[in-house]
Amino acid sequence: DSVPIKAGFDVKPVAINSNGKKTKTLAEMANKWDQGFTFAPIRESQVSRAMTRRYFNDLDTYAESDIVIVGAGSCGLSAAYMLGKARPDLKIAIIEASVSPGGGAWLGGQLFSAMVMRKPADAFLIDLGVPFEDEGDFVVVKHAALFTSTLLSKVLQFPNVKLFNATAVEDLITRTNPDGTLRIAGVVTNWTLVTMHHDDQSCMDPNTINAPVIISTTGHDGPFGAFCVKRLVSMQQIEKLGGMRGLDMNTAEDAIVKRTREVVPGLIVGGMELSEVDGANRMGPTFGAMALSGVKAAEETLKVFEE
Ligand code: AHZ
Repeated sequence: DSVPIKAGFDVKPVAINSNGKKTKTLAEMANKWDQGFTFAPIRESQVSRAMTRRYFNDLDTYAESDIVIVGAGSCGLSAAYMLGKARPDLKIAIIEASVSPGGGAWLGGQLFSAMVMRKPADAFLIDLGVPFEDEGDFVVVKHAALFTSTLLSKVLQFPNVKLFNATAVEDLITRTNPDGTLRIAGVVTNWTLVTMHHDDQSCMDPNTINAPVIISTTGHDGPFGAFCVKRLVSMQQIEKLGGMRGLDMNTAEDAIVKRTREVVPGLIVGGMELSEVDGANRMGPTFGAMALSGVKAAEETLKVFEE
């Protein structure tokens, strides 16, 4: 019951504005700021409508999605990149609780800039077009923000991907199979600012998105993290969480990639959220496992659509 993608609005760029003036190039504007420079006219309501019409169109389009990715950290964005590239026919909604997508991948570790990725995750950087220095068994991107901003810019350019940021997943939609087992069939969302105020305001019901596959990459436990797997425990779909273990880079990165999987039908878990399910070690400031867990989560997702 999925509806076809309506990729944005059918508006072509116009070379003439409403004053009948031709749009200038930057070179034509250079050094002429005091020679009749002015912006094209606008009415405030045009700005409002330009934003809200698109947002509400997106809400309408993605209310039935093919894939929902919960959390736009390094793992979720890596999965979105692989899926957006492989299947331009699928509608992919990314729900990110924070205003700023990227999760923990804006810095390399502590407050340092460089980002380390152990090989073979350099293959992901090559695919993405992010330059790095090769140090033998690992590579270094000069700034984590270069990785995250490049990944984001590629993901956001896919016409079939919509990022809803400042929006939190508050719950999961479930369906009961004829044999009594449960599958996850969508997400329950709210503006994050609303989610944060359920304790002091009443009657703020959420919104929903239906989708046959959810990829949860909400990170390790924290104020928002590990959201979906914690909910799986309270809805008795998994008995208990293993709890993330101490830091061991060698053990942690292999484990996260290998264990990236469909934890309950309809819900694929990747990245550090997975360490909470299985009791895997943390890896701290190395990001290769986040990229490759995203790649594997995308592969697992594509299997669902190939069945
Ligand atoms: O805001 C969260 C972050 O951007 C978002 N998120 C969490 N709960 C959410 C919810 N609804 C919507 N209920 C939610 N969004 O999920 C994103 C998680 O990003 P992340 O960078 O924390 O997770 P990751 O698994 O992609 O990368 C983790 C990288 C590592 S490893 C590590 C360690 O070993 O100590 N620490 C980090 C940050």
